[in-house]
Amino acid sequence: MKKLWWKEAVAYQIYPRSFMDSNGDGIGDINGIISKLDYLKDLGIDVIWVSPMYQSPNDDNGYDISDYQEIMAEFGTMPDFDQLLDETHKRGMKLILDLVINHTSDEHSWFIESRSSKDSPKRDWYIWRDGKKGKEPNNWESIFSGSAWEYDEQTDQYFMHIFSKKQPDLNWENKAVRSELYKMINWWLDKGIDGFRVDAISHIKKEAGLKDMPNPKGLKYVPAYDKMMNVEGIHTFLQELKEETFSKYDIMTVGEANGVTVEDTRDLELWVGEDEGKFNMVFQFEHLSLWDAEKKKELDIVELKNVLSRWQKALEGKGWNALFIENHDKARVVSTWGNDKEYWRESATAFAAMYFLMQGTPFIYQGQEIGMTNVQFATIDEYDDVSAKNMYRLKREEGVPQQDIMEILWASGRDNSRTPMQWSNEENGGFSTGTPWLKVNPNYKEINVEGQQKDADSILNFYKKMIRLKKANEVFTYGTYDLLLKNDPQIFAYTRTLKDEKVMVVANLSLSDAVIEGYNFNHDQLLLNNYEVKEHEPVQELKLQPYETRVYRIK
Ligand code: TEU
Ligand code: CA
Repeated sequence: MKKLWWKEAVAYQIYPRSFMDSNGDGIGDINGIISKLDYLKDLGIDVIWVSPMYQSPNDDNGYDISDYQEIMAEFGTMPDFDQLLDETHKRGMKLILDLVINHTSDEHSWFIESRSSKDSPKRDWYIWRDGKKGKEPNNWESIFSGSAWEYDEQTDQYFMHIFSKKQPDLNWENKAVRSELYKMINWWLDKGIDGFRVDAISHIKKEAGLKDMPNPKGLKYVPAYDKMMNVEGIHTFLQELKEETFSKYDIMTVGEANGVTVEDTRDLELWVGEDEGKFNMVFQFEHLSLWDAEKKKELDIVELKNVLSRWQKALEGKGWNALFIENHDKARVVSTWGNDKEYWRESATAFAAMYFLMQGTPFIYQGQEIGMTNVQFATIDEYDDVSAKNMYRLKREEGVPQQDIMEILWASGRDNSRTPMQWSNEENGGFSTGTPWLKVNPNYKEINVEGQQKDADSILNFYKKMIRLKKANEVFTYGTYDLLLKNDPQIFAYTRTLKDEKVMVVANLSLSDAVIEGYNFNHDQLLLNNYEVKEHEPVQELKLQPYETRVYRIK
């Protein structure tokens, strides 16, 4: 395995709207981020990924871009951005941006032109089709609910949007579109940014013909992942993208790659292989699909081990993993997989050690490092997320009771992770002196950065120790991963081995005690723990309390 800076980095994701508001308008901004760079440095962060900050009408909070080369006015100006880049670099950290190129906003000038007439030179930059018998061109469902097509009266055609109707999909089959995107990407790279997290990139290729999905259940619209996710032929686009842009710079690229699996090893290599890969690493989604609010409310630990270990083994010596358990699209892990009531601190830290010390570049999502939890707003009006609002409206139309929908939102809505960052016990959690765009989680008085900085046993201080441990011992970066206790329903345990060095990470991810035996545990080799551990003689057996985690150096 080649040694490379981005393999040794610890990354942190900022959702700028909710991170820190510097001017009291209730919206996080660039100056707010700058004011917290020392906090991130002190935590041990090397790479900061900021969700989109480009000009946008904010239908999907910046993932609907109306100008790729301007900064959203609410967040600041281009000089503010330049200062952010500069201040980040001054502290020895790197900055990567979110690259959203599957779609633009419908308010982007390209789309406005495309929409203006069937003869527009930019008509073919988006995906326009005639209706079929007064209905949409096909039965595909949007990832954000409803049809994936929107009717446009002016030209009597429909355009495709696999996300919101204000996010028309770009037509990647059109060469001019691709060239224009590459120019824009290189413009940012020439500015000196350190890479990209590439949004929804597995969706850029649509299956030719845009045929209907089979519809045995007679649904109004059918989820169409097969025809718009990692579709055959996508690698031609990705290869060109890499050659024209990324490959010319010393940067880090992370593809958001829903639909890429370890089953197809050839495909995996084409995505993230060390030589042939189009990205340095990808966010895969297989582990996230193990839990949901409706059908799989209990996380199956054996399945979790199986999925994550398969990714570790599939890329061993061949490619690199991006490690994450939270982001701005997912509910909070301590509330879903963990237990945010009796074992809030313990479960937050146990899941942390479990994923963070595998082989790969770990990402921490803002607030995860203090164990921020899900939130329950009483009415849909208090929510912001476009996908939640669509889902709510359509389920109501189907007659689903209000309360049932609220329960789904409480458990898995995206706004759970988008409430403002909880910095202190002051009003609005110290996020803003004004009225926050999305309500602060009322538990900010108990859960906040300032309080946890003072508490040696806090989740925040656990993260700090864990980050320092990882950086001080190469085995946590380059060591080989091996799963232990494959079928144990409670314990996630694995070793990392580098030459003659071996460490073991053990986490009881359950609500009851658990036992691990058959290895030599020495107290003076204990590297990390989330419960107090009394000095002990060398033992072959450990009894772990609920959500207890320990890391030992072993022989
Ligand atoms: O998410 C992409 C996305 O929603 C899909 O790749 C994935 O299929 C889905 O998460 C499965 O649950 C990105 C951004 O992270 C998200 O915030 C945006 O809303 C979306 O793209 C559109 O830009
Ligand atoms: Ca602001």
